[in-house]
Amino acid sequence: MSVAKGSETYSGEDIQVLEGLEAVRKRPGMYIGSTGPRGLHHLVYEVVDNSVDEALAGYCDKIEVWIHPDNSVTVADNGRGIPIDKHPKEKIPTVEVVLTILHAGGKFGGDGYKVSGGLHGVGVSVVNALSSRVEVCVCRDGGEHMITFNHGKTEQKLHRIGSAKHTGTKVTFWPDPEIFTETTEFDYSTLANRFREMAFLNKGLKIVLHDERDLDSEGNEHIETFQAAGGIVDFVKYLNDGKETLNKPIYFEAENNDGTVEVALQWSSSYSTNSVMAFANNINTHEGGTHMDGFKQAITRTLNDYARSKGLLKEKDANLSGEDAREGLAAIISVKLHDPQFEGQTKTKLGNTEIRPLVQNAVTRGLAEYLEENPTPAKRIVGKATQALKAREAARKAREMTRRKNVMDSFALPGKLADCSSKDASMSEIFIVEGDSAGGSAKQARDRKFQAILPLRGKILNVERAGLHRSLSSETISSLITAIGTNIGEDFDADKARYHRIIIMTDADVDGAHIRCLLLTFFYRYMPELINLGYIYIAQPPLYGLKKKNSRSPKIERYIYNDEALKAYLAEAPDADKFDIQRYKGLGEMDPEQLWETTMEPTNRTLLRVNIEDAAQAERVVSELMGDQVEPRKEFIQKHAKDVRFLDI
Ligand code: 28F
Repeated sequence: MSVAKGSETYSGEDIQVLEGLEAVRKRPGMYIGSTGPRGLHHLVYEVVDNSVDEALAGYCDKIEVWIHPDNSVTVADNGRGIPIDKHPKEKIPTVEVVLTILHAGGKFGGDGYKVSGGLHGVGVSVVNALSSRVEVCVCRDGGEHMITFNHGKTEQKLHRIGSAKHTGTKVTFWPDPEIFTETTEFDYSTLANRFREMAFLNKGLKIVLHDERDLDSEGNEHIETFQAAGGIVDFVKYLNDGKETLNKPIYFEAENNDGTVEVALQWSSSYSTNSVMAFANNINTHEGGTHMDGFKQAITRTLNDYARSKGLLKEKDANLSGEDAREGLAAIISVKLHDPQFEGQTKTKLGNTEIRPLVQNAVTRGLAEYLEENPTPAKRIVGKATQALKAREAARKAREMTRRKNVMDSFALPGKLADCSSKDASMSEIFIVEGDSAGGSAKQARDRKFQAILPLRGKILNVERAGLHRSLSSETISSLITAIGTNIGEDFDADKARYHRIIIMTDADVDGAHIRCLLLTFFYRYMPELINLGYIYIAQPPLYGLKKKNSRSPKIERYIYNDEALKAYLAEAPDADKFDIQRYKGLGEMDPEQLWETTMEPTNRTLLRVNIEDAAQAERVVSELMGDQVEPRKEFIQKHAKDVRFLDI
């Protein structure tokens, strides 16, 4: 059946293509989650996942990715090459079907696992629909063939452009700026982190990332290769890098009709309980799910059974909690199943109930066997957990003692919380301010209807090294927990948050950066849900104030918020040399009015929302900063102190 429209005639299959493209371009968020930076990066994951599938099928062992200066991206693999034969049903080359018909890319029926990235395998046709141009080169059957697309529609039909001894597929795409209106610029570390994860999750797979935008002094592009011969064992080693470990990585795997599971785990002397990551078909299930639940229950039960059987836990002792058992644990759980059900707010929670017993039994058996066969590290692991239990008991007693009827009781909040009058958390915000002088001017500057101030005295305890339960008795930590109202760990309840904006406001110097980092460590370790909810912010006080030269009035003509902006202003503004430039070392140097209008007044201020994009990377940055190794921390803070961007981790 064909339909004439204007000068073109459309076949049935053309109409299917056009309707598909239309649907994707009209509601891109349905296919890639958003048209912001995350959706933009999903385009790359969709294309790379096709190459990973080819690798999982055993036909490809190298994937290369280029970020070009014009913000286009090329992905190439050495697989079999997308077939170019006429598709039996669609009567056009198979490669054209894969690129233009929605969900036509599914290569595996029953036997393999379609690894799905992005919003779980929407297919490369979505990338095509959301790109202004796509070029596909296929090398197979001795020739090199090319087909190009314009806004998802075939532009140059498939044609031979040369001979080829090797086989493979190469896709270059230009994200459509009419769709990606916020930005079409790719972030190197976002791609690098995802490829690092993919390499860990697919043992031996080699992914080479080229950034042609980043040239060194000789004009060579930045290249990084990701390959992990040890697979997820290398992943836990990476997570524990720089930490004192208690055992060699433990690895086991299992499979049944429902799918396969691989687990790697290694304890360290760190106190964090956030380094347990679970994946389903290579998707990072940030929200957990049945595989994670099975894993956690197996770890807790197996450690308790072993500890009691060896008399390391007395009859009278309470059981180790899940948190005790997971303190200092870095673990990767990777399940692969035929028909994954993703649930939750960001579709990153695994719902398949059938996978839970597979994981739970594998972990119970694997860990029990390891502990029996390795009594020395087993003793260290159980020792760490029982230490955590004792500290938790002590902290609970300390909390009981300091628990107050309400947060205004000065005994509970030695930091002297100046609360706001509104009781509506969604309207309320709390500024966590470093030191009493800044705290004082913030209290005068604020709008007490909806702004609370919590001055903290000096540096908060380094929660990574001291461990929360040990630092809980520190007044600062307990005043933070009490003021915020959600409690922590297993008692955490986001609905009890007394403010929906928790704003870290520290000085712009290295000390301020250190405090900010410690506070982020605290929130990242013990209230990560608040970060995921987008409640945590960093205030951006001005770095400079420009006053008219030799004028008697103290009036600031212009505030400047960072060094780049100052450089730009001095370069552009004709009368720039008529100003005295004052650099603000601390918040206390501004009077309350200035602090209000530059940093606290909602319509004028800029707040940086803290957004954890990659737990693995965040874990590494924070533990590198907060671990026992002093050197990495010092050089990292020096390097990043002025760059708040690294906080947007
Ligand atoms: C840079 C992006 O997309 N690589 C791909 C293949 C290989 C085959 C294939 C892809 C549709 C329904 C089969 C080749 N020979 N890299 C990629 N490599 N797709 S995508 O087949 C898709 C067809 O059935 C392939 C034999 N079988 C499969």
